[in-house]
Amino acid sequence: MRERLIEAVLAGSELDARELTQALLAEGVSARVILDETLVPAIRRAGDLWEQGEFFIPELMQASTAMKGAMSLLRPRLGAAGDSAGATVVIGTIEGDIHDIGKTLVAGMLEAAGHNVVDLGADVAPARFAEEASRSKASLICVSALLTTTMLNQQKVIEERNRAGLAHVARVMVGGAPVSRAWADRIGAEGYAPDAFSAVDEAARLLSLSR
Ligand code: B1M
Repeated sequence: MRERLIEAVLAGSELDARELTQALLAEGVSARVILDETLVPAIRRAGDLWEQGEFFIPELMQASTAMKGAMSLLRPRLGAAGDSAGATVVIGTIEGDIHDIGKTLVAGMLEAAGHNVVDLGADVAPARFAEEASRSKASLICVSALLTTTMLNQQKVIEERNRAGLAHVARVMVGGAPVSRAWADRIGAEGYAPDAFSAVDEAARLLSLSR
């Protein structure tokens, strides 16, 4: 059934992807296993097909829509153990970048850990993160980037945060496929997580610094 789910994502069939996800859950397969061993490999395979010239952007977009449909069934079950202090977290994908699957997963995990998550969506201007953090009294700003070109804009979020006088109020966590701990250190981001699961632990660490 997992192979069929991969095929459904590759075919861009949201309906099939949702039905097969539901069936796997009913069989007792955990949400995390479905995500890590089926959905993420499926979207990566779509990316490989795109690189090989076998997929074009519309197919890639349909595959991501199917993946998101399946993910919406998993999100409530991806219960995370972590700090459930109920902090306010502002999250978004950086300006110039419309990739939002990973960001949405991180947002879901933080929500599952008990935080109040303000999701600004994708293609978010650096100043908007700081404005929203100030408005909602957030303790954490999370910035996702999937492109080597747009990750450069993550630094601007830190500059805007500092300009708004929030340096000691709202910590910044960065993430996304091209991002690393070394990059986070270089741009002065206090936090970095390689995946949505470790983002919850990293958020707890950063929030404990703010107390
Ligand atoms: Co795009 N794309 N794409 N794409 N796309 C990549 C990223 C790419 C690697 C493909 C490739 O070349 N192999 C490549 C980037 C190359 C680079 O910069 N190094 C690329 C490109 C080039 C592009 C376009 C420029 C293509 C074009 O138009 N010529 C274009 C960019 C448009 C733009 O943003 N301005 C583009 C467009 C698209 C689609 C719209 C078709 C679609 C996105 C749909 C959507 O998101 N709504 C898309 C997709 C689907 C991909 C791939 C195939 C999959 C991305 C994904 O969702 N992965 C991707 C190739 C790949 O990854 N193999 C690719 C699954 C997701 C769960 O993982 O997002 O990494 P990820 O998130 C992880 C971690 O990174 C981490 O946790 C998540 C879960 O564990 N994480 C965080 C993410 N954010 C975090 C934040 C945190 C902490 C952890 O704290 C704040």
